[in-house]
Amino acid sequence: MINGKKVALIFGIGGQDGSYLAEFLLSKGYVVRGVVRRASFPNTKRIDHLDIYDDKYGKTPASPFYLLYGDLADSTSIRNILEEILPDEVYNLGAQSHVGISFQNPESTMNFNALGPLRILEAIKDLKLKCKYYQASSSEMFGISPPPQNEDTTMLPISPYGIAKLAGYHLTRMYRKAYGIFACNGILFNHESPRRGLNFVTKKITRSIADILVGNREKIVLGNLDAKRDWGFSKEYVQAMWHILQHDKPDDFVVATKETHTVREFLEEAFNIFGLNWKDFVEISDNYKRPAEVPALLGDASKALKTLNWEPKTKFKDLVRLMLAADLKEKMQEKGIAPMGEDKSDEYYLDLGKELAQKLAGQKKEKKVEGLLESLEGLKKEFSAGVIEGIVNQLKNG
Ligand code: NAP
Ligand code: G4F
Repeated sequence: MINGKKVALIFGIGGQDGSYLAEFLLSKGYVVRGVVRRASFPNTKRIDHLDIYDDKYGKTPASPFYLLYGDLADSTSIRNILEEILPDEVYNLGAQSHVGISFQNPESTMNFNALGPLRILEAIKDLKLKCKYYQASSSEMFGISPPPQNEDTTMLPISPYGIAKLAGYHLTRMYRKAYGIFACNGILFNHESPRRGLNFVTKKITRSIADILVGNREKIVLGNLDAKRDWGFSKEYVQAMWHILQHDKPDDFVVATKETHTVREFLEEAFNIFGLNWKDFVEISDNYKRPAEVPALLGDASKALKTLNWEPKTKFKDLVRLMLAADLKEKMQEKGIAPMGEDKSDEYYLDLGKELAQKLAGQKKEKKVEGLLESLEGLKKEFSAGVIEGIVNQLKNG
């Protein structure tokens, strides 16, 4: 505690969830410290707006928010940070979080996602800290177990990411049982937002649509469209993380919307808003297919609702719209199509998008007609009357 305020330490604060969690905890009056790893180019875009306090207080206990350098692969940095900050709550959101890339980088994925939590938990134990610990576990751990999935479902992961996360999950439970640490797992199903990393499928789709509408690109290249995911809103899911640590005993909880959709349905929903057919814009490439795939995720979060009174409000259709509006805003402002800095509603950007889509459909139609006319001209030249007569004769003569 600092001046009667709880201290939260967030690993992975620069990520999608870390940034929303930091905002949420600051709004609750917490003192927040975040761990970022060194990068050759700043990796703090999602939290730069929070660093307003840094100039005023510097890195002193009085500062409500500041960042420290650390790495989940570096035990020394983890121990030093824990010893310096003496947090009340530790949120471990740090990870190599891309399932597809975990097949290409399996060792570092295991190192960060499995040994990372081990290093933090071991330091908490050795330093005899009285803090609570939150582990960002994942629905990817269910792997090929059929839906719906809840806390009792067998975990059969089929990616290096899922297997590493399952190790982190069990370590969290083991440190709870063996050493009495208040250590909890949030088993979160897919959750997205305008801050989602660019190479996750939802963000890739909504950003590409915005790019298509403003004229930056023509196509989206994707992999498997059949997989089903239970997609929620990150800003709401980080509140569930906090509720999990406020519960009177340490436990594990599924966090999900109980609604599932294929990637194809996400495409349909997004393109339909603009009256466009997704099939005109999507190409499939094996480059984006994985060696093994989790076929269907559908979370049953009844326990979180019953025990924590947590429930998601943003459902699939709202999520698609809010992500599209955010990407349209950014791209339209870049192109000077929408005014900079003005606080317009999501509907404003979606309506502008619809106007652009109509123009695009008109241009596509014109191009198609031009193409057909050109082909007819070609046919006219090639098939002179004599040639056509020859073909008719051949047909007549069998
Ligand atoms: P994210 O945007 O990829 O954020 C992950 C964060 O971890 C980034 O800030 C990243 O830093 C940091 N990180 C990566 N390797 C690190 C290392 N070696 N040392 C220190 N920090 C490191 O992921 P997210 O969507 O916010 O997800 C948060 C957590 O929840 C992750 O653990 C993820 O696996 C898990 N999870 C996510 C979902 C979901 O659908 N979003 C669902 C279930 C579980 P850089 O910016 O430097 O890369
Ligand atoms: O958006 P994705 O990469 O998310 P995925 O693999 O479900 O993982 C996310 O959710 C997990 C929770 O279940 C988290 F633990 C994890 O950190 C991450 O946040 O892919 C979703 C689906 C997959 O089936 C994938 O094969 O979309 C399919 N997909 C099709 N084309 C694609 C693409 N995925 C990506 N990333 N890029 C594509 O072009």
